[in-house]
Amino acid sequence: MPDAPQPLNRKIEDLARNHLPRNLTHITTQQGTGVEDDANSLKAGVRGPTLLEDFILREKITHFDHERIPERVVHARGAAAHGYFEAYDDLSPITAAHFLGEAGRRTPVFVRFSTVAGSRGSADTVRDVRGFAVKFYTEQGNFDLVGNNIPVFFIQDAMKFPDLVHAVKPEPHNEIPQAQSAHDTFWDFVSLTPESLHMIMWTMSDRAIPRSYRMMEGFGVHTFRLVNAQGQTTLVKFHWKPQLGVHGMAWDEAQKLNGKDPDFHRRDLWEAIETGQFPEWELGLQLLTEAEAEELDIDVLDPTKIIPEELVPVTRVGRLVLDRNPENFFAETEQVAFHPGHVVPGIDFSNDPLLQGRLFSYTDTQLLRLGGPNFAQLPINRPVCPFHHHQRDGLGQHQIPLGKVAYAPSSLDTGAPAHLGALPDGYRSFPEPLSGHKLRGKPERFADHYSQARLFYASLTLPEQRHLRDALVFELSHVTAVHVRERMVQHLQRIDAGLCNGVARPLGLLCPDEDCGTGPSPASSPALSMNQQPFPVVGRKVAVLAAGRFDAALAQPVLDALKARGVRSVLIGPTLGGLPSGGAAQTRPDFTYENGPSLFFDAVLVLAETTDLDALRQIGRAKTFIAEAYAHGKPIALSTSATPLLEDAGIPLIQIEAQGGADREAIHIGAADATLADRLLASLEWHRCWTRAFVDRIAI
Ligand code: HDD
Repeated sequence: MPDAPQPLNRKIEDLARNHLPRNLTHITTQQGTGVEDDANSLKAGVRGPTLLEDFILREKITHFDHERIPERVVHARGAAAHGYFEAYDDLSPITAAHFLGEAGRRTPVFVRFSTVAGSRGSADTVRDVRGFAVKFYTEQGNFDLVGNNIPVFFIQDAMKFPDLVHAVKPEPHNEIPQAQSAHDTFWDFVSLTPESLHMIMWTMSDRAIPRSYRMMEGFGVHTFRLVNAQGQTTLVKFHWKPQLGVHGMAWDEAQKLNGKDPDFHRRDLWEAIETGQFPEWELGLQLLTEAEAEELDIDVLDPTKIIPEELVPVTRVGRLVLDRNPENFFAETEQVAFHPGHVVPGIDFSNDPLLQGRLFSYTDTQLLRLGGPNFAQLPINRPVCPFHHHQRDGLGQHQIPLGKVAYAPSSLDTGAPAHLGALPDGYRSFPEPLSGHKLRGKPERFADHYSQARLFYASLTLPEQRHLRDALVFELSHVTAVHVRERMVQHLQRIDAGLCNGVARPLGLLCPDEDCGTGPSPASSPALSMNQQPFPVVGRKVAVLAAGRFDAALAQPVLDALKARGVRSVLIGPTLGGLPSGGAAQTRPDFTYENGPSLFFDAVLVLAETTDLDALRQIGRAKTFIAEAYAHGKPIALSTSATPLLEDAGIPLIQIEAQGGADREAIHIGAADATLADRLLASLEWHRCWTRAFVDRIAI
């Protein structure tokens, strides 16, 4: 069940200091001068020219002209929410980080999810990596865990980041395509950069088309260090494990949603929080000593590799709950500035060359995007703990530093901050012994680009593998340069012969014969598959189809059973006008068949007794609704007399029964009672039925 609404946390209180009061009944200028008329400019006569002296017009238009700031060069489109992190245990034996130092300690957080390649106005359900950036407002300063929903990255060195991003962004001559990797330059880069292949397996999987931000894992990607108060260190990989499981959608569904509801993910997040179904994740740590790291057959500094959970288990150490939507998108979601270098005592970096480069990039980008060096003063960015320094002036200075001392050491002002080196809580970098020749190059163990790509593919279920193959075919069929397609097929051969064949054939190519596999790898890592177990269904939406009439009282047992599990039923009707519901009562549909397609819902329910089945069977879009939901693997529940709708939708029930039964295909037929709801819920716990046999035969 959803948590009770939370009391204000420290960050929310802090933000409230900047709320603009709404107690004035009239408009003023920025200077506070009352405006008599905000709709008509000052003219020489009602039909005359506008006067230059109209300072009210000038101020209004000038401000409008300057409303936009540069969008993020990557991760431009995002959605965010406030919440808290709660530690399960005292982790002081391994880290001095205060927010992990006591069981039950709560720390305010602000979390921004994003796509990577698209611009601010692009659609949510594109095939892409998702950003998962968490700002912890701790008592020791802000800690940013700036991760993704995929545990590896395309490249091993930050030096290549501009090339990667230039390759995936719209092509520079015509700015096509938007928010897509399915084009020549991306695959040209990938095919010439084999270190990206493991990540490509992930981005071609259903992880790159998540059902919801609430249903994604998050990863810090790099190896970091934890350091305790005694200066002892442990290597760590950060994980976020979603309470609702990891779920994707069908590619056809994702593409259609881009048109039907480009805000699908941000709406889903917003609505979940507004309705009290607070999204939740557990923070997991993979902990290992330097000696243990040496034993692995990968280099922990290589961000294109995972440490399989079966080798180093993920220990869950706390939970993240998002319980409050932002008040203002621009002030919070747009102006928030994340930085992997925002760390607190107890958390330190590794020498991962991708991480090291990131440590430069993020401040640099905020200087451009947020217009100067004082972006940390923006309400969403400022810490909740005290802060003092001698940095002064600059664009956007909003504080009024007192006194004449802006340097240290000083003896003139005893109140001025002094060096903190000796302070027990001061940040002290882990004194890692370093030596080496100055050079550009890579460790030898960074060289194997295929083993973990193979491990990933081998760990997927058959439907997941099929989706991945189809995604590669889709992407590469959008590549016009045949030699790039051929090069990709050669790489696939080194990952898996079946994958290679499955991709090469539809592209009209041949798979090369030789198998140049690069050595043994674990047969499979079950944690890499998304379809491992049933998960809670809280926040799912079931479409209830009706036409002619809707008898809410008859539907009640089924709808109540769904509601009891946090599932929302949404009524679809031919118009938004009320449907007769017995007696004088009417029920208003939430959507029509026109504006509420199956794409918006997780499952479909038709209770023939509650509605006019003949009228429903006359509606073409109702048939499409069911056919589409079926093709996208969504559970369907029908009361027995509604089964003709399946045949109308082209779903061959007889053949499905012959295949092993409708229930196995997540089609549930029975009396309109709570048992029917329970069967539907049992399928919803598995999210989708990706094994359906007849999907390809349905015309949608
Ligand atoms: Fe990055 C934004 C995650 C590599 C440079 N990155 C950005 C955001 C996320 C990530 C989630 C959006 C933060 C927000 O919501 O505001 N980036 C990653 C991960 C990486 C990674 C998980 C690899 C493991 N990034 C990376 C490299 C560089 C950058 C190698 C540059 C050398 N990233 C940036 C940036 C951005 C950014 C250009 C754009 C907007 C911003 O920083 O604030 O500096």
